[in-house]
Amino acid sequence: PANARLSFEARKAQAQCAMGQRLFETIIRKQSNLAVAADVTNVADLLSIADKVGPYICVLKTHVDLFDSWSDSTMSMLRDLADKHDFLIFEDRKFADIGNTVVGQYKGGIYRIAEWSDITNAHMVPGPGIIDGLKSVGLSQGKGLLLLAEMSSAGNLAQGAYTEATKAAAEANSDFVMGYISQTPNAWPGGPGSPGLIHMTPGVQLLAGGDAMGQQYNTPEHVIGVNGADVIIVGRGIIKANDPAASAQTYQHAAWTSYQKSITA
Ligand code: S5P
Repeated sequence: PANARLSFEARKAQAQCAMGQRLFETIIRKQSNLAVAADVTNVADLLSIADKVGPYICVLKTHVDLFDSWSDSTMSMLRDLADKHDFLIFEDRKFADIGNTVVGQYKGGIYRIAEWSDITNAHMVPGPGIIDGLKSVGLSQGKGLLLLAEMSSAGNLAQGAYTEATKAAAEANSDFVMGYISQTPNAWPGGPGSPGLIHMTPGVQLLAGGDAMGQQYNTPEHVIGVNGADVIIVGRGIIKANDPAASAQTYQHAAWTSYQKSITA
């Protein structure tokens, strides 16, 4: 097909980041390139949704600062669910400060993100020092970082030269940067870039559309088959469904089928 690419098996062999390799392995083992955004307001709901959708996902994405409480026991219950269902935990912190500040925000504070998450992400607004800071905490622990190269929301500023500079920064730090949050990597100058880096795409529902605050949705078939996503990130399409497990299964199947249609080897 047009925009054909390598299989996840071939891509895994090219991943430089340990967590990137682990994500490829998880995707292959579970035949799932679905991540669920568990955007709920309390910890009981977080653990409940994680247990329900766990069998169908490669990644559970959290926003820890949405929850009404956080504790060591919640951290360990979430980790236990990740082990039980074989998924990685991605805290969507979107770090965006100088290197020295993000060091403390990543490892310390109330949330101690580096302790319980496998993956986090960062904006490139501050320049490459943000990668150096996060890497100083996460690399030795085998964590992985995603760079926000593009966003899903209307009017966002992550485009053009900004996206290209983010791509260059990821490729230059591929021991710790495992990939991107992106929208249309197939349309980037030179394409999606190194096969070892993973593209994760939010703004996905079964019907294209949007919400009242600028979010924009495309279908799994479109973001994978046309735009070049590897992993889809789905929030409300699954967590607000009457049966989140059944909905997760539907998205898993749609995303995996689209992936299978897009590969060459
Ligand atoms: O550009 C982005 C980047 C992210 S990580 N657009 C996004 O929507 N996200 C996140 O993906 C957002 O913070 C939310 O957790 C999820 C999308 O949720 P949904 O309910 O709109 O599917």
